[in-house]
Amino acid sequence: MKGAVLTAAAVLAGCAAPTRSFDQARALPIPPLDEGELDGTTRRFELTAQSGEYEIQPGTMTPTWGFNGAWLGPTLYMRRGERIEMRVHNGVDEPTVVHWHGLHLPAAADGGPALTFDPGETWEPAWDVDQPAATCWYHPHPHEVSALHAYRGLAGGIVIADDESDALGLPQEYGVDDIPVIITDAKFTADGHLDETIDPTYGLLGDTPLVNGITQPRFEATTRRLRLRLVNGATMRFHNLSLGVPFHVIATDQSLLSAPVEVDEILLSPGERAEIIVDLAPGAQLMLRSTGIPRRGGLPKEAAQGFGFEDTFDLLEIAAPADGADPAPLPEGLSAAVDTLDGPVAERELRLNGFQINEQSMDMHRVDIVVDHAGRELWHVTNENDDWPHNFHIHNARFQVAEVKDGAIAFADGWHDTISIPPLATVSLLVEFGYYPDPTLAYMFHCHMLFHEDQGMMGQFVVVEPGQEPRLGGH
Ligand SMILES: [Cu+2]
Repeated sequence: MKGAVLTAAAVLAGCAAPTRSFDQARALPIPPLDEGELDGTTRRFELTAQSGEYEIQPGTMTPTWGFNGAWLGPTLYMRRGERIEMRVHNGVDEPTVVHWHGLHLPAAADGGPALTFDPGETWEPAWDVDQPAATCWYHPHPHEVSALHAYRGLAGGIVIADDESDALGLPQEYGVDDIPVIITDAKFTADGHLDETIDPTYGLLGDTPLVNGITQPRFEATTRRLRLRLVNGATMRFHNLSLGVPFHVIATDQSLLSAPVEVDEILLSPGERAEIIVDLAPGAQLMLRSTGIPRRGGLPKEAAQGFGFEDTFDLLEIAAPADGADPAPLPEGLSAAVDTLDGPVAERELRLNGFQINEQSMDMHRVDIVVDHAGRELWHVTNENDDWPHNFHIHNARFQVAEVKDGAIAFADGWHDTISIPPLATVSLLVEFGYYPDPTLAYMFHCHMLFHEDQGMMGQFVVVEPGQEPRLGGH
C-alpha cells in the first residue's frame, strides 16, 4: 500500500527527472490583467505603444518597447457577447499597427498592414466578441517590420472568457492558478541592448528565451493545480515544451478541446497557443523546458541546428506548495463536441517556398483569394522546402486539421489558427472564417515565422457578399 502511494507521488512530483533550478531565479512577472472599462456590455480599452527600459536580464537595463509600460503589454480580458472599443495610441517613433491574433472581427479592426498608423496617431478599432473562450494574443503587423516591432516588445496576451468555460471548474484566478506564459526570445549586444541584427536566413531568432519578458523566471504556486496559458510569441523559434511529468492539454489556439488530452510534451510554432493543466505534488519543483523538436521537425541536421530545432532551454521554474488538497478529477468533457464538418464550399492550394506563397511575394495591392460565402473552405498548404520549416496562420478564422501528408504535427486536435507545416508536408485545413463582408480591406494569411512574413511570405484574402467584387482601398 505504502509503495503504491509513493509511486503515485513520484509520478506527480517528477522525481524520475533530476530537479533543476536557476542560479539567478527571479519571480515570474505576471502581466497586469486589463479588464478595460465596462459600460453595459461594451468594454473599452486604451493601449499606448511606448518605449522604455526593462530589466530583462538581472542587473541590466535594456531599452525596450511595450504597451502601457516599458516591455510587453497587459493581458486583455474580454467575454463572449461583448462589444469591444479599443483606442490604440502610437507613442513610438515608427508607424505600426496591432493585430488581434486569433480574433474573429471585421477587416477594419483586424490590424493588417494596410491599417498602419503614424507616431502620435490613435487607431480606434471596434468589434463584437463572438467566439468561444480562448487564449489569444496581440502583436504588431506593419508591412516588412512586424518581427522587429514584436521583438522590441509590442506583444501581449488576450483572454477570451465565456459562461460555458467558466462553469467547468478549471483554474481561472488570474495570476494565482491561471497563469499566462508568454514565451519570446532575445539576443543581446555587449552593452545589454537588444541585438537587432537580422540574419538573412534566421531573422531575429534569439539565443535567450524569455518567459513574460525575463530570463530565469520562477513561479511559486500556492495551489496544487495550475492552468498555464502557453503563448509562443517568439518571432522565429519553435518550442517543444515539457515539464518532466505528464500534463493535460485542455485548449488549442481557438478554444477548449472536447476533452482533456494527457501528453508528455507539446510543440508550439511561432504564434501558436495551448492551455495546459499541471497538477503538482506537494513540495514538487518542476521546470518547463524547451527540449528540441522531435525528429528535428523533418529538417536535415545543419538546418535543424540553424533554426534552433536541436536547442534545449530551461524556461520556467515552478515550485509547488508544501501541502494542500489534491486536485479534483478534471472534467471529462470541456466543450461541445465539434459539429459535423460540412463539405467545403471551395478548395485552395497554397505552396510555401522560400519567402513566397504560390510563387508570389506579398503585394498590398493584390487580392489573392476572394471568400464570397459564409461556408467552410479546404486549404491544402504545402511546404515545398526540404530544409526550411514554415508554419501557417490565417487571420479572422479557425481551422481543423483535416489531413496531414508526409509529415507529423505534434498536436493536431482541436481548433487552430496557426499550425506547423513540416518540410515537404501537405497539411489540409478545414477553415471557417468570420463572415464580415467588406470588399475594401483584406485579411492576411502568412507564415508566422515573422522574418518569413516580413520577407513577403504572405497573401491577402477579402471577404465579400456573394457575387461582390473586391475593391481594395475603397476604389
Ligand atoms: Cu516560413
